[in-house]
Amino acid sequence: MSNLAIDGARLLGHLHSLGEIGRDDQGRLVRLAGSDADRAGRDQFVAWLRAAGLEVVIDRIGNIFGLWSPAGAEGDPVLVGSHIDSVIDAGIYDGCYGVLGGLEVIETLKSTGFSPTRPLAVAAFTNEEGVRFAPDMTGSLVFVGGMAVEGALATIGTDGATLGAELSRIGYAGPAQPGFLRPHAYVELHIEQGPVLHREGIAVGAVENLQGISWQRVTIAGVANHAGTTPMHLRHDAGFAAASVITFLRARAAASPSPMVATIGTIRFEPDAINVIPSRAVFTVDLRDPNEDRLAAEEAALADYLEHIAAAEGVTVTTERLARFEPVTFDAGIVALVEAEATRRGLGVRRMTSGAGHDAQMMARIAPSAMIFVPSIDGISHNPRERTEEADLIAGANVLLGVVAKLAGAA
Ligand code: HGY
Ligand code: MN
Ligand code: MN
Repeated sequence: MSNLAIDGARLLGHLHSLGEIGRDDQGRLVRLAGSDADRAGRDQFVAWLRAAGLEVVIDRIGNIFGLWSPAGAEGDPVLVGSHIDSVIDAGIYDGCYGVLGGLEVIETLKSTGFSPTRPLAVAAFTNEEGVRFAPDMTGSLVFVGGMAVEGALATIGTDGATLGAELSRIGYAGPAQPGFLRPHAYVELHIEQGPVLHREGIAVGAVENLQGISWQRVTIAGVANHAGTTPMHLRHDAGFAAASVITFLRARAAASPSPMVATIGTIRFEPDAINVIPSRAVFTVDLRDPNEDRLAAEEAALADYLEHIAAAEGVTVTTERLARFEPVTFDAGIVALVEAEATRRGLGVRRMTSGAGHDAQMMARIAPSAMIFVPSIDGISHNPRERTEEADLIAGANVLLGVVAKLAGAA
């Protein structure tokens, strides 16, 4: 068992093949949940699951599972996985590495006569990114009972589509009830998406916690008027008010004693004309902090500022909650397993916090869960330049192999 290793060429081949699926007419990787591109990626993953001889189960929110239940394997499965939906103009590793690394681990164990005392399963959760439909991590959130499946299926996306209708349209509104299995443990392999491991030259991250996330959409209603004839003191400029909020948040984050981060990733003005003072500004705010009290304090500070700017500019501000997840601490026992396996394999390893959201933060609600990170070169992610050295990709998957074998009760 101890010197077992995954088939690196097969894993890298799968990663690059999946990475080519869902390219738009500009060559960008865009596999948004429920889209035709998502269907194509799902179809490819399901084909690989079947080729590996796994039982395929799809639940009502479109989560895809590959199950291996050999003779002698009893009880709740050890579950690995992540997501294969992407952001816009994505890299090929975010999520896909954990799904395909998980499949690779099961294929390796199957092919080497390993006889687990528990079933093994790999999952690709629906809509982890939350770009088209909020909240993010929808599939895993529903799976753990954190959101009713009917409510999730009724979610309306940024393009007006409904998640449930899109899942039906692409053939992934499955029959299984979310939560049809309860993992004995869940381990997610993922690229770090940040700079720490690469900067420190460390091969493996044993992720012990994950920061809290707050997503909201802010709508500012002002008064359209002529850009040339309206004196500055008579304006109710939704565009200026939005810009003030953005600079307020940047200043808050820069001054914060914590590793708090704030991002305005989307913004649009109406009527969106060069010579019209914007009547409306709609933008999203993504706030994160490892500490729940600090995150709540930042949300309160933003709410106060929105009131201030409404009064100061004579505009109306409304907000809509899109996602809110508290920080999560992962299972100390599995984190220790990750460290021990990395060390046994002669790999550098350090404990760390996840800056990004992951399905593991949902799975931690129902099962002992943890994550394994590998370095992102220059910390770049959510960007086509996202990249991890092949040796690191293989090493991370081998650590997952060892951890899964331990959790599955290898003799
Ligand atoms: O937003 C996130 O952290 C994740 O990529 N969904
Ligand atoms: Mn991800
Ligand atoms: Mn992501």
